[in-house]
Formats: sequence, C-alpha cells, structure tokens
Amino acid sequence: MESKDGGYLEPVFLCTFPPLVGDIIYDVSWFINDNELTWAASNALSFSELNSTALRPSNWTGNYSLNFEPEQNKYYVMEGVRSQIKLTSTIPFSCPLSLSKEMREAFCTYYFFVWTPLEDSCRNGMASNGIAMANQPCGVTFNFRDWGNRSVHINVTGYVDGMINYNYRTTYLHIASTRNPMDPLGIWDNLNIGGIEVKVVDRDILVTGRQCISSNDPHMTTFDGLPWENQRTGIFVLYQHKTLPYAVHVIYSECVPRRATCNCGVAVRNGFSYYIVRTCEIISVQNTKMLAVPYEKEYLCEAADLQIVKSGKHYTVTFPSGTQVSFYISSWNNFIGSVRIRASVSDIESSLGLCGFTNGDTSDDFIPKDGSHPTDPNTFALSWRISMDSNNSLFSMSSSFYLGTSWMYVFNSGFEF
Ligand SMILES: [Ca+2]
Ligand SMILES: [Ca+2]
Repeated sequence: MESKDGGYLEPVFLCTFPPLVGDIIYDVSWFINDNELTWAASNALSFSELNSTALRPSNWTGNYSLNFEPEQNKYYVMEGVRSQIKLTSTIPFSCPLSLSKEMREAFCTYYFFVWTPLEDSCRNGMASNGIAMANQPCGVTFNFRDWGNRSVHINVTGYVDGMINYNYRTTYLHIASTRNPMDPLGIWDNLNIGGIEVKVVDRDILVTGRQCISSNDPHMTTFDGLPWENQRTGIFVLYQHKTLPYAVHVIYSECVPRRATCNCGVAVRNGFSYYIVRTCEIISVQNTKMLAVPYEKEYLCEAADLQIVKSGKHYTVTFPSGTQVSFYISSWNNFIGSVRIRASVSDIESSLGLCGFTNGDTSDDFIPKDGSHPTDPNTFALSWRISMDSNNSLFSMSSSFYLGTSWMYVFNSGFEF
C-alpha cells in the first residue's frame, strides 16, 4: 500500500471482511505477540472508513522486529555435501513509488548477513569449522518480489574434518542486518535472528582405511587396497581429483640399478597453489643423481589452499577437502621413503591417477588417463606417466608452476623398466 506521504510502497496489515448487516459501527485494535498497540487503534468507524485503519510500519518499527521463516528450524547436513536452507519472508518489501516496475526489481534489494558464532569470518570452499557457506559474500539477498511463495537459499556444506565423529557437530546460523538503504521505513534495520540449528553428519567413516601408498621401490597400494608394482622411472600422476583442482605428482628414479626405482619428488597442487619437495637432480634408470641438499618450493594463493606441516624430515600436506598427503625423506640415502595419501569423502568415485578410482571395489581401480574402463596394470601405469617434454608436470622446467631449475630428465640407456 502507498505510505501516508505517498513516497513509498509499504507493507501494511488491514482488516478485510464483508460488510455486516445492520447499522453497525466498528472498532479496530491491533496486537503483536498478544500486546495491544493502543496507539494504532481506531474507534467508532463506519464500514467505508475501515480502509484507513491499516497497521503501518510506523506503528511498530523500533518496538518490534520482523522475522524470517526457515523451512525447518533444524537441518542435517552431510560432510562434503552441499545443502540448501530455504528462507521465506512472509511480508512484502518496501520500495519507492517513483520507480518503474523494472527499476523496483533492480534496485529494491535487501541484504542480510549470515554468520555462525564459531566462525570469525565467512570462507569459501570447505575450510571452516562445522559448516562452510558457499554464498559469497556470506549472506542472502532478497529481491523486491522475493516474499510469500518466493524463497531465497543459503548454501551450506558440512566441513570434512578428517575424523570419524560419533556425535553430530552442531552449529547455529544467525541472520543479521545493520540497515538496508532501500528501506527508509526501518523495517529491516538491526535485525538479529539466531537459532537455525545445523547438525553436521559424519561421512569420514565411509573412507576408513582408504590409504594410497607409494613405498620404495615403489610398491603401490590403491585407495581401495589393491597392491601392485610400479618399478618404473619418470614423473607420474599419483593422485588427481575429477572435479576439484587437486593433483599429486611423484618422481621415481633408479635406486637399485635396473632393478628398482624410489620416490625422489613430491608435488602437491591445489589450483595455482603448490608445494614441491625434490631430492633427486637427474632422473635416470641407472644413474640417479641426488641433490646435495633436498629442495622445496611453496606457493600459496590463499593460506587455506594447502595446509603444510613439517616435522623433522616428515611432511604432511592437507587439501581443504581433508585429503592428506604424507611423506618423509630417508636419512641415509635422501630418497623419499614413501608417499601416502589418505582419502577423504570427496574422493569417493572422484579419484584418478595411480591411487586408483576409489569406490570400495578393487576391480575397477586401474582406470587409465583418458579412459573410463579399467585396464591392465602396465597400460594403466604408463598412461599416468608424464612425458619428459610435457608442460603438465609440476616439476617441469617449462611448467609455469615451476621455473628456474637445472634439473634433467635422462634415460641413460634407452632401457625402460
Ligand atoms: Ca568427520
Ligand atoms: Ca575402485
């Protein structure tokens, strides 16, 4: 309805009913939460005067606040799975009368912050406690017509904490505003609604024991537990995620001439962030040259892209999904003793590379690069080897991820394992 000064469309409450028979005069009283708003009452009116007795925002703003209706007061959100929380405004939003219909759609928008008491800030991805919000910035915007049967959504994801949680982890979502510029009536100012309960349901239990191993020389184990041998030389994709920009490359080079190769490089990548450790200088089938001192290189676009922990010669690198890479440098020969990757729930039916396709079934682990059906171990292993002149290696001299090395990639004899 038009505001009294004619400047705005404002939401009002109005008594509407068919006229009663007889010579009747009417009294109109208004209540909010059982409290009478005596100042908004009207007395001794004829039926035709009832239209002027609306309860207007000016009658209650400052004393009472509005609310949103979530579809439910309690939500269950799975770790690593995006869910939607639906919010509905039960009253219309206000807007200047002077705006055209199109301009009202474009400009009369209402923004509300969404926050949880445990978070100091809203973060993207899955790197926060409890739940992560995909809405960026962290909030919801209602457009002029988003009320009644039109709802808005908050997207939340259960954070994968890499632990099997026996209890649900509970978070409360709050919705707040300071003031909304398109609302001169102050209806939506200083809103603070708490208490949408979000319970995070564990899924880590689904990946218990799923660990991919590349242990010298290298004896391999896929995520699903299939053991196999890969005594080959070169740079290999040990792990790659189908949809997330995650990859782990490893270098294998001779450690027992013509008999065995060992890990001597690990590169972990999330998008444009990476962490690389390398201990061999020249990759070879019979004459590996080790670096006198192992080399590491770290570049993080965002601190949360990779969590890197070093303890002596042991290294742990964790992706935001909870997938964790660990390895150590052997004290006696400087090779990397083993590389282990612990799967997270995000890897289920989404892992590629030498770690295999993880779904709890070993029969389909050997999915080759550019293939969708399992193959023999030989074809599988070679498909995930990165060619020497490729730019795709995270160790490559020409790779934009790694520049300025004199490392070489040499097959001394042309002999290949
Ligand atoms: Ca968990
Ligand atoms: Ca499998």
